[in-house]
Amino acid sequence: MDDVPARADDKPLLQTLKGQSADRLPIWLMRQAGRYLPEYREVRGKAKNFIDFCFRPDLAAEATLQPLRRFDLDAAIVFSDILVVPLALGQKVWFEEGKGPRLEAIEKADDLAKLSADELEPRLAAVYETLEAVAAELPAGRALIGFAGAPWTLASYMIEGQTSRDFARLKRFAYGQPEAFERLLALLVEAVARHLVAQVRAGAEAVQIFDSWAGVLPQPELKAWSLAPMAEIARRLRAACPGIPVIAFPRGAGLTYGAFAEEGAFDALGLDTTLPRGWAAERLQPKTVVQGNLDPVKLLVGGSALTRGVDEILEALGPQRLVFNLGHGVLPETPPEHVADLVARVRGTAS
Ligand code: 1CP
Repeated sequence: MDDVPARADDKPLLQTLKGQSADRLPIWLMRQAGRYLPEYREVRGKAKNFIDFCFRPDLAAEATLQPLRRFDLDAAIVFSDILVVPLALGQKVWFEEGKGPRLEAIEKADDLAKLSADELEPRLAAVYETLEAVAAELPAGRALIGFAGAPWTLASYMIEGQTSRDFARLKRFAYGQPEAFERLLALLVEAVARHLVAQVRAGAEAVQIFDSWAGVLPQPELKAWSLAPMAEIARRLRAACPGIPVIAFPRGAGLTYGAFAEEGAFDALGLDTTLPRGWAAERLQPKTVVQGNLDPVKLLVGGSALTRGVDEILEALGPQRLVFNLGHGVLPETPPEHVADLVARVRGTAS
C-alpha cells in the first residue's frame, strides 16, 4: 500500500501558489464538478433539491471527487455553492430547477436586521464535514480547494433575489443607501472570512474567492466594494491560518486587475476569459501567480479551437507562475472527452 498522504509541499498546485517552482504545471477547472458529467447528474438525482445536495456530505464529497477519478487534475474544489453563506445568515434561498438561484430579496435597510452571523459555523457544518470526507480520500499529490463568494457578488444575489442582467436594484441600493450597504458588506466580510477559516480547519489547503460580478462596477466602487472587502477577508484568513494560499477571481475587473496585484493580499489572481494575456504577463505576473484563462466555449467546441487556445495560454503565461484554468466555469453542454483532451494538451506541452 503506497497511500501515505503526500506532504503539502509535494503538491504542484500549492507549490505554484506559494511562488515555488513546481514539479509540473498545475491545472484544475472552475465548476469541474457539475452537470456536464453523467455521474454528477446521477448523484444529484439522489438529493431532494440542490440545497439538500450541498448539505449532504456523502453526496457532496462524491461530486467533489468525481472529476479527479476521470481526469488528471491537480486539485479538487469542494462541492458547495456561494449561496450557502446568505442561507447561513438567515436569508431564504432556494433553487428553481432549470432557472437557478432564488432568494427572498433584501429591499430596504431594515431587512438587514434579520441577518446574523451568530449561527454561521453550525449551520454550515455539513460543508466542513464534506471537506473532511474529501481530505481523507484525496489522491496523493492533489490539493483540496475551499471557496466562497466575495461580498459584492453575494450582495448581488441577496439584493436582486436572483441573477440579474443590469444589477439595477443592487446598484440603486448601494449608491442610494451607502451606510446600509457598507453594513451589509461588513457582515459579509465577517461571514466569508469565518466560513473560509472553518473550511481550512476542515482540510482545505487553498481557497478561492469568487467575485463573479465584479465587472459591473465602475471606479472607484470596484476598489471599494470588490477589492477592499476581498483583501480584508484574505488578511483575516491569514491571521487565523498562516500560509494559506488565497486566489482572488474578480471577474471582469479589467485594468483594475493591476490594483488587485499591487494590493499584495492575494497569492494568485484568477484571470477572466477576456483579460489580455500579454498585459497580464507584463503587469500582473511579476507581482502574483496567475490562473486562467481559457474561454469555456473553446473547451465546449474542442478540436483545434481548444488546442490553439491552450497553446496560446502556455506560450503567453507559462510555464512558471501559472495555474491552468478556464476564464469562467465549465459549461453544462461540454463533452467530458474535451476535458480529457485539455488536460493531455497541458501535460504534453508544459512538462
Ligand atoms: O442543478 C445543478 O446541478 C445546479 C448547478 C450548480 C452547480 C453545479 C449550481 C447552482 N452551483 C453549483 C456548484 C458550484 N457553484 C460550485 C462547485 C464546485 C466546482 O466548481 O466544481 C462552485 C465553485 C460554485 C460557485 C458559484 N455559484 C458561483 C461563482 C462562480 C461562477 O460561476 O461565477 C456563482 C455565481 C454561483 C451561484 C449559482 N449557483 C448555481 C448557479 C447556476 C449559479 C449561477 C447563477 C447565475 O448565473 O447567476
